[in-house]
Amino acid sequence: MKKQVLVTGATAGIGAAIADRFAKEGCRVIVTGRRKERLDAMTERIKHEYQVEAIALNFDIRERQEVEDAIDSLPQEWKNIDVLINNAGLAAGLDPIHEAKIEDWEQMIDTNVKGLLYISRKIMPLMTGRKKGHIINIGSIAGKQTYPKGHVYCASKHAVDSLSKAMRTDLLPYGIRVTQIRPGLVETEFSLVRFKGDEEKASKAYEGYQPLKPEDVADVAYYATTLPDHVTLNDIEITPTVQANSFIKNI
Ligand code: NDP
Ligand code: 8X3
Repeated sequence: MKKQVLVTGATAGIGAAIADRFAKEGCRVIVTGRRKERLDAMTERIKHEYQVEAIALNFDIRERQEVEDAIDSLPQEWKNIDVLINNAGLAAGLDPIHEAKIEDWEQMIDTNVKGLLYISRKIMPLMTGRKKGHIINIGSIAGKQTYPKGHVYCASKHAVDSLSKAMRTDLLPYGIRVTQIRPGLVETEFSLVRFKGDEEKASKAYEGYQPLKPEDVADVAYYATTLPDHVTLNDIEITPTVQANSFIKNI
């Protein structure tokens, strides 16, 4: 039987590409996010295009009760989640740490760290019970380096790095694979969100070079799940070829 996959933050960017990739391969997908119209359009398209089943769960991952109710609402046969992809996340603002907005910090920590924990805490017991599962956390190159004005975003991705190691350790007895994928620059709505809808600033982030496409990251996520059961890709850094790390770019 084909895998059943839950992707958080599937309304845009990397999450949308990952959901699409797994559906294309015949997997059943559960897509989540706050923008309901996008989720509904996506599930309809996926069902039609790939002839696979798809379910939309519409919630704000920062709201613990909403997360728990959404997972509880899944029909029993949809609870056998084989692959959880913790992708929902954002950067808010790019200001020096002493001038940054506290609300931006709260949004990033609540989404990138607490949200990831809320949904994982609901789904991990479903996996340990079956002694089966694969968790893919979308970290960032910012999870190993701290670039100017990146402070809390980088800290939140350092937390994802640490939580990936923690999951790998504690879930080891259950045979659950934990993969962290840490992309560099990917052209998505990420910069539009970071600059709060300022399209000019956002488009500059991807000017004059070839950034990664969301599909490039989706390919890697899918590949990680195709390996034999005894093989785990633990930590994968993927950047555009013009980028060596957060600081060194040939742009
Ligand atoms: P996008 O802005 O294109 O997509 C972000 C997704 O996260 C959307 O589907 C959004 O859905 C969802 N999301 C954000 N906040 C919430 C929330 N409170 N509740 C539920 N869902 C939420 O960005 P990317 O695709 O680029 O980002 C995806 C992940 O990849 C993030 O974790 C990001 O940190 C990481 N990443 C991105 C890189 C890049 O260069 N783009 C590089 C490295 C890592 P909705 O708004 O509908 O809720
Ligand atoms: C998003 C990529 O380098 O702008 O994680 O932080 S970066």
